[in-house]
Amino acid sequence: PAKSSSSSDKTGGGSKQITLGFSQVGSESGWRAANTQSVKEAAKAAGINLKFSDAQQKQENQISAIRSYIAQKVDVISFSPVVVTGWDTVLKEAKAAGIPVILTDRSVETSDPSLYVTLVGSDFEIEGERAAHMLEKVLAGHTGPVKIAQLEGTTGAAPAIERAKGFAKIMKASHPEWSIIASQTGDFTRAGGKQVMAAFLQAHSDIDVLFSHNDDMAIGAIQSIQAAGKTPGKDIKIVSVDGVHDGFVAMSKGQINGIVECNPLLGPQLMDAVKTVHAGKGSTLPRWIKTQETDYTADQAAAALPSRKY
Ligand code: GZL
Repeated sequence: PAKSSSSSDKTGGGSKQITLGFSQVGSESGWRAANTQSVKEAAKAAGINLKFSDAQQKQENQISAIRSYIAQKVDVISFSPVVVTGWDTVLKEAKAAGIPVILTDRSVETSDPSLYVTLVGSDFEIEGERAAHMLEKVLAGHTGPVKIAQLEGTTGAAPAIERAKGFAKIMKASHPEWSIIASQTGDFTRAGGKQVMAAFLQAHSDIDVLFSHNDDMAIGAIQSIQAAGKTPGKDIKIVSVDGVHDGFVAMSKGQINGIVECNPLLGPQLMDAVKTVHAGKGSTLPRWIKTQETDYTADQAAAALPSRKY
């Protein structure tokens, strides 16, 4: 007779399948889509039962998703916090329920470090510094004042805060000739980047550089730059962050001059951390599992495109 088998039988009556409750920021950018795909694929490959929710970039939706995972008694909770503040209450509820929490992608500000085990994600401040160094490369040979417009990420989000901070640090230390003449959030979306860049161009006829906190806003801004009769990548140099496919395509056309990669493929590292935490070995994990990433200038774009994984 056929032997009825459940996952526990397969592992010889060993541990039951791990259930992970994951709250995703939303689907605001190409980066986010790649990140979601990585989490889903890695959960499947790891044999982890994934409960997934998309918060449409609203913190209250993430908080209610986490509460529902607590009610469902999942084994582990993970999320990418849309903004850095406002998490202590719900994270204390998870702790009281004995459910460990792993952050991915973005960090939180909290007074109680025990509220999460580890963060799997990039160092956004370093990304901001890398963007400033990328701009030095792009401006090589340029003398005189440089007027910069900055498209910021979502207000209050770790990548927006940290990328601005890292960029400003290098600017302050080494470039008195640079000035940020306009800076506003485009909420990490193409529509936001297009809208805000159009407003920047209305107000300023002398923008030399755009520093965009992600490729999607840069791609939106390119449309406004062209609508204003200017050539992106030439009249206005563009440095961006992420390295999504369409960012590389724009770079191969010379519309973006340099990209600081921010790796969205966090799924495998997250699932490894979930298994370690579930096995009660969370204390062996570093507080921050940093992702590896590099930088690309326009001349490297065409060659790199075929091997890009997202
Ligand atoms: C960065 C991530 C940011 C990306 C944006 O790790 O949080 O959010 O840079 C995305 O594209 O919207």
